[in-house]
Formats: sequence, structure tokens, C-alpha cells
Amino acid sequence: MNFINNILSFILLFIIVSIEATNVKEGHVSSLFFPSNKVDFNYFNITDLIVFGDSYSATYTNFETMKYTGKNASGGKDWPLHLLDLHDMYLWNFAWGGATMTNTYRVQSHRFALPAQFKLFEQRMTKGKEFSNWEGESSLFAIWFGINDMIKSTVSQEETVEIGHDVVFNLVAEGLYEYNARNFLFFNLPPMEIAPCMIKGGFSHIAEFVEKLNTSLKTKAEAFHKKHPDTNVMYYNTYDEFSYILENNQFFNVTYVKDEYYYHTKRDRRNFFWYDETHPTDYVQKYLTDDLDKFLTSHSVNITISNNKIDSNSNPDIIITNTPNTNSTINNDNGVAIKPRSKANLEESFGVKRSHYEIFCSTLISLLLGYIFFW
Ligand SMILES: *[C@@H]1O[C@H](CO)[C@@H](O)[C@H](O)[C@H]1NC(C)=O
Ligand SMILES: *[C@@H]1O[C@H](CO)[C@@H](O)[C@H](O)[C@H]1NC(C)=O
Ligand SMILES: *[C@@H]1O[C@H](CO)[C@@H](O)[C@H](O)[C@H]1NC(C)=O
Ligand SMILES: *[C@@H]1O[C@H](CO)[C@@H](O)[C@H](O)[C@H]1NC(C)=O
Ligand SMILES: *[C@@H]1O[C@H](CO)[C@@H](O)[C@H](O)[C@H]1NC(C)=O
Ligand SMILES: CC(=O)N[C@H]1CO[C@H](CO)[C@@H](O)[C@@H]1O
Repeated sequence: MNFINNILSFILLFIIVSIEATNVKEGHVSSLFFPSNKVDFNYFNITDLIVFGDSYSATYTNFETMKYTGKNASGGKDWPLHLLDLHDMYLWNFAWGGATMTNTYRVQSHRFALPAQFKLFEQRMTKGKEFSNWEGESSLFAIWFGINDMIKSTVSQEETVEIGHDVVFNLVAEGLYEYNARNFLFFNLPPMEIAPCMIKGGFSHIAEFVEKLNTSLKTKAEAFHKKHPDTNVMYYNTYDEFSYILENNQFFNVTYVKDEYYYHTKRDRRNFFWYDETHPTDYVQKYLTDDLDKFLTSHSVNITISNNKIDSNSNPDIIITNTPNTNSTINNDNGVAIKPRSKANLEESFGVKRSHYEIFCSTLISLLLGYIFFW
């Protein structure tokens, strides 16, 4: 009897240890923050979000007016609009579906590959241009690329990473720095090896491709910060956050982690991880954004600034139109002013989840230890 008990407790212990060991952490936990030696990162002082990317980030901006439409490939809001819900900011979004870091390794050029997005930024937002009313210290520059590069590149993985990241860092990040950008947010690649498009498309070695892109991005982001120590450089780990959502899919009510909502539109979209074969749903985008917001908040100095841009926009009922160089409107095409959130709201996201899990684990472990010691 003792022998069986012994075996049983070892099995139980083994199970608990392996649950702990394979447990993926939320994205913000393993994300990296390289702080400026000159200006502390103050999330509460950030009034402008400037985005470069592909369909994961796109809100489809009219580059004449810089208004965005909210058109999307996720069924709802992508992360920039979710982040605006959590943190009142202007959005200047250059991202476009299908965009790659460069056209040089594509058969068919994309109209808004990263160099073209950067050129648009220069034409619309730099000194003397129509939308130049932003400052480096209160602007956050986000760059998320690589998914289409994995699909479209005609050169080797190594060359793709080298050529693509040369554009990201030497053309765009350096260029933005010259224009006084000081807060950089680089997104790594999510686990695209499990995306239906990769599986169905018969792409091989995608996990290796993701790893190469992520490793290079991390190294280059750190090197960029070393070269410009007066910048705040952030490396946000979408890979871990997506993995975390998939691993804890029951908590997130994401019942279907393989099926695409696109083929089951009668069901509830919130229960799907994938909207279609390439894109996660807007709900997954929301969970990602909650974690990103947590990351940004946790690295912020907490000096509350009385800022015209935000204070004058505090009436959620006013109908707004987008006017260049004003400090009282948010450029939302739907004409709805975005309600500023209080600091209390910023802190609420997911506090409960972690602690329930921790309580569960520690209770289980103490029960087990008690059992072993007393028996
Ligand atoms: C996202 O796209 C869907 C249809 O493609 C549309 O119904 C929805 O309004 C869009 N979401 C936003 C926030 O514009
Ligand atoms: C807030 O941003 C402004 C630029 O808009 C900058 O001059 C100021 O130093 C920042 N303040 C803090 C406390 O970060
Ligand atoms: C999951 O569904 C339950 C019940 O409808 C709800 O209370 C909970 O907030 C949902 N969780 C998430 C992350 O949306
Ligand atoms: C600022 O506040 C957030 C929570 O709101 C906290 O996580 C973070 O550590 C604080 N930063 C500093 C520098 O105190
Ligand atoms: C910014 O706001 C102030 C007061 O809120 C106002 O006097 C000023 O004209 C505004 N500036 C612009 C460019 O709209
Ligand atoms: C497949 C792979 O290597 N993914 C990695 C992407 O980058 C993050 C952070 O650097 C890692 O946690 C993932 O393992």
C-alpha cells in the first residue's frame, strides 16, 4: 500500500512540475525594455501612436486626410484601435495588408511595403508637413513586420532576415531617429508555424524562419539602443502572448484553436483564435493589446501630465472631425471621440487571472508537500 502511495505521489509531483515547466508566460513577461539614459519612458505622456506594418496592424488610412477607416482582416478592431481604447492617443497608421519589409525579394511589388510607408510618413508628418504636430518624447513608433516576408520572399531565410531587417533598422529606425523619434516598439513574430495558411500552404521550416526573425530582431533592437542610448527601445514578445492565449484558451473562451471563423460565421467569433487562415480574430487582437498595455504601463514612470491633447478631448459625446495640427481632436473616422481612460482603468487588465492561477498552483503544491511529509 505504501509502495503504491509512493508511486502515486511521485506521479502527481511529476505532473505538477511538468505543468509548471511547460507553462508559457504572458508576452509582457519576456518582452524587453531598453531604457533611455536621457528621457524616461512616460506612457501617460504619450499622445501619438505611429504605426508601420501589415494587415495585423492595419486600419487602412486615407493618406490624404490621415483619417482611418477601421477596415480590418480580423472581424473587428486590430491592436492599434484596441490600444486607443485603453490609452487616449492620436493614431497615425501607415500599415497595409500584405506589406513586406522590402520589395526587393518579392516577385510582385507591394504598393505600401515598408520603404513606401516610411516615405509617406516623411511626406505627411515631418517638419513643415501638414501633420507635423508631434514630438519625439510623447510619440510611440511601432513596427510589426515579417509575416508576409515569410510567405513572399524568393531568397533564403538568412538573406530575407538580413535584407528585411536592414530596411527596418538602417532605413526606417535610423530615419525616424533623425526625425527625433525616441520611443521605439518592435513586435516580434507570433507562432506562424501553426497558422492555417502555413499548414495549408505547405510551407516548411516556418518555425525556423520565425526563430531567425525573432532572434535577429532582438539583437538588432538591442544594438540600435546601444547606438542611440537616448532612446527607449522595446521588444514586445507576440510569440509568447499568442502561445499563452493558445495554452490558456479555456480561460479566454477560445474554444476553436484550429478552425477558422471564416468558415463558421454562424458561431460566435469570440470562440475562435483564427478569423481566417492568416489572421487571428479581433478578440485575440484585444487580448494581445491588453498584455501590451500592461507591458507599456509597467515600464512607465508614473508622472501624470496635464496635456492639452488629452484634457480637451474629455467629453465623449462630442462629434469630432479630423483637423490637422489641432490639439483637441482624435482622428477617428467614425466621428466618435475616444474616451480617455483613468489610471485605475489602465491597471485593471487581467489582475485576476494570474493570481487565481498562482493560488491554484501554490495550494496544490502545499497540499502535496503536506501529504508527503505527514505520510
Ligand atoms: C472589421 O471588418 C468587418 C467586416 O470585414 C466590419 O463589419 C467591421 O465593422 C470592421 N471593424 C471595424 C472596427 O471597423
Ligand atoms: C512629455 O512630452 C513632452 C513632449 O511632448 C516633453 O517635452 C516632456 O519632457 C515630456 N514629459 C515627461 C515627464 O515625460
Ligand atoms: C469568458 O466567458 C465568461 C462567461 O461568459 C465571461 O465571464 C468571461 O469574461 C470571458 N472571458 C474573456 C477573457 O472574455
Ligand atoms: C508605474 O505604475 C505601474 C502600474 O500602474 C507599475 O507597474 C510600474 O512599475 C510603475 N512604474 C514606476 C517606475 O514606478
Ligand atoms: C491648443 O489648445 C489651446 C487651449 O486648449 C488653444 O488655445 C490652441 O489654439 C490649440 N492649438 C491648436 C493648434 O489648435
Ligand atoms: C520559434 C521561436 O524561436 N520563437 C521565439 C520568438 O522570439 C521569442 C522571444 O525572443 C521567443 O520566446 C520565441 O521562442
